[in-house]
Amino acid sequence: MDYSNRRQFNLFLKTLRNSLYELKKKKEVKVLSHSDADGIAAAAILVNALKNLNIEYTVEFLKSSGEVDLNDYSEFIVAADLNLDPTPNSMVFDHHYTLNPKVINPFNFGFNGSEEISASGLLGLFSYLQSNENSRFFTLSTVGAIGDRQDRTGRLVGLNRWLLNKGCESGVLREEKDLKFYGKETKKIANLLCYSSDPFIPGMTGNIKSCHSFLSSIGIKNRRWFELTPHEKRRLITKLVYLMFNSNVPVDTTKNLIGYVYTFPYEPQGSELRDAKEFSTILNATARTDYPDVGLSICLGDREKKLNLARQFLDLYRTQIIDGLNYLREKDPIFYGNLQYFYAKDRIKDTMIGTILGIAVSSGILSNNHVNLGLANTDNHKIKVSARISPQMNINLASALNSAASLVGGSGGGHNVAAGAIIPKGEEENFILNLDTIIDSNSN
Ligand SMILES: [Mn+2]
Repeated sequence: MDYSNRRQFNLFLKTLRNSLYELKKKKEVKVLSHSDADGIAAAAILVNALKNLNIEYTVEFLKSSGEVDLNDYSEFIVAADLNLDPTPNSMVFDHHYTLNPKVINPFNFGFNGSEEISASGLLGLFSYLQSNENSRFFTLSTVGAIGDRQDRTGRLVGLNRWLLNKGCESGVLREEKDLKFYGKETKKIANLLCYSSDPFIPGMTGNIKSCHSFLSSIGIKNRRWFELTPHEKRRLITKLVYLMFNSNVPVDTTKNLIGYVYTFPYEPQGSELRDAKEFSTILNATARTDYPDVGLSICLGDREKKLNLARQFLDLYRTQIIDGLNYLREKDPIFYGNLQYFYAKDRIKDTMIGTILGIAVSSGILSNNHVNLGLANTDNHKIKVSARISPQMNINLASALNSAASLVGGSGGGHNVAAGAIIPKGEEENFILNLDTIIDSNSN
């Protein structure tokens, strides 16, 4: 951190400290948080802080900030990971892009909330101000950051790194270079390959038979990753890279097979909660299957009933991802100007469309030289739109989506490269036309 960053950081901490004083005056609050890995981890850190302050609380998770208006609540609200407009009777901790100075948001202090710190990082800092011992929650801050893909440059950076360093110092966190696959702690390699949706491995994801024959063709016995010799690990990676290059998987995705991974030494070896990516996937699975409170219990320490339940949700979630990806592979996208989109109707759940679209783009199932959009029906007769672009495109996707959605009576938000919107049913075509026009005018 250089001098000006340091100054900004101190201002940021001062604001967090003020909000802590403010919160101490309350007897009971309602926590509103985003139903995803980062939002769940953030809520867990917040709940711990509230317990320490002897404040009564209830927790509610929302799929998106568009669902509520804080003016409609009579209780004092503490919101996390939701892009909401604060009222006098609320406090909002968020890291989505904003110009609103009332939100406690890294963007208001010159820090980039889409890659430097997540909501769970923000709450991690908040609870660290309460007591330095709370650096143990930087494990959850890391889970949230990984859940929000803040390691997309290959490694956690910025304020995330500040949190990481503190966590490593106190022994709760570790950073190592390794294979980045999901499931290294818990699955045998054939299953690791078969269930790999990020990256999607052509010919192997979803096809256990070909995973077994791949392993026997390179002379490796099927067992868990940490049981392989270093020589075997290298051979497997080399063959896998070769296979992915030959299947036109984008180079960046293939490079991503190896990278920095974050582990928690206090969780037992072989547990999915030992690895930040597996932990965040478990939390995401509870969110996408509509049981984020199960994820919250796991963050708060439940290692039995709720964890077993979450494992079942995860199986369901992975099946839905693989079904969704197979659906996309069979169907050609529709092209319109700057856009490339598909309308999955009820074939893909609205809670899954963003995840599946993201994986399809990162694994080369969909090309990334257009703005990629996925549309799906919601339970309440609306349309969920998810959008992804490659960072090279230099478009503020969240604001483009919000403008296009507002014109048809909907709303949107998110980040520069990943955003979403909700629009009324029947407005799909108008929305597409509007969005294309907006993107044209922005790039001129
Ligand atoms: Mn977040």
